[in-house]
Amino acid sequence: MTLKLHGHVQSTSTRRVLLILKEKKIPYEFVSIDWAVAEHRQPEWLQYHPFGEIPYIEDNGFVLYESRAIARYLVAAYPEEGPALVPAAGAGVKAHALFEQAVAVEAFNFDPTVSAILTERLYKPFAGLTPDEAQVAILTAKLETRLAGYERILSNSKYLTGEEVTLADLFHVPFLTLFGPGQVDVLTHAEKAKKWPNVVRWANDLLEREASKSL
Ligand SMILES: N[C@@H](CCC(=O)N[C@@H](CS)C(=O)NCC(=O)O)C(=O)O
Repeated sequence: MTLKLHGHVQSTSTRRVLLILKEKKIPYEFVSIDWAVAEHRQPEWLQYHPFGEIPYIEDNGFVLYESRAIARYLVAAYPEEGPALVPAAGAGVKAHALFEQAVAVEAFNFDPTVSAILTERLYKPFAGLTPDEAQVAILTAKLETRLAGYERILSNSKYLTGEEVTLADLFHVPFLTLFGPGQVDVLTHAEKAKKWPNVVRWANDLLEREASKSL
């Protein structure tokens, strides 16, 4: 049975999973949720995703939620196609630790700052609320310290863990593709500032991938 992805095309977490499905050329069926009825809060959905969020997948009866866990399942369960995206099993303890470090940087350093800006700039206006610009200024300053850190890493290597692209790099892509200037313009911001040329080079490299372009 074809793997099913339940989510929404405008959800960053859904796009993270879509990206990996496309990178690994895994056949899938996309099942879009009905926002109008808040389908993800309904009892049937909660049987599959106890936190009432999107996305989740069903793969031959196996249900999994959390976009990064899904991505890691996909590369492990479908190793045949596309780039490996994770260190090889025999790459050694240190290679695996460096990969986990990069994955953690995206999840706990980059994502919370960018998501908080998104809340102010996108979700609040969508819900008829006024963005807190003082908060945006604090978050933008925080993002700048993050980007400076990325610049230090990326001035020494092509990708976050070395010369090969991994999931840690690709997990950033949803935030680089969906939002334009004035929302979470990570790339525009870096480009304008000209302070982080390697961040711009890295982000453009990720955006040029076939899978990213097809999102
Ligand atoms: N850590 C989760 C985050 C899931 C998440 O927050 N999804 C958002 C969309 S990107 C959602 O369900 N929003 C709707 C809501 O919370 O009502 C993941 O990576 O899958």
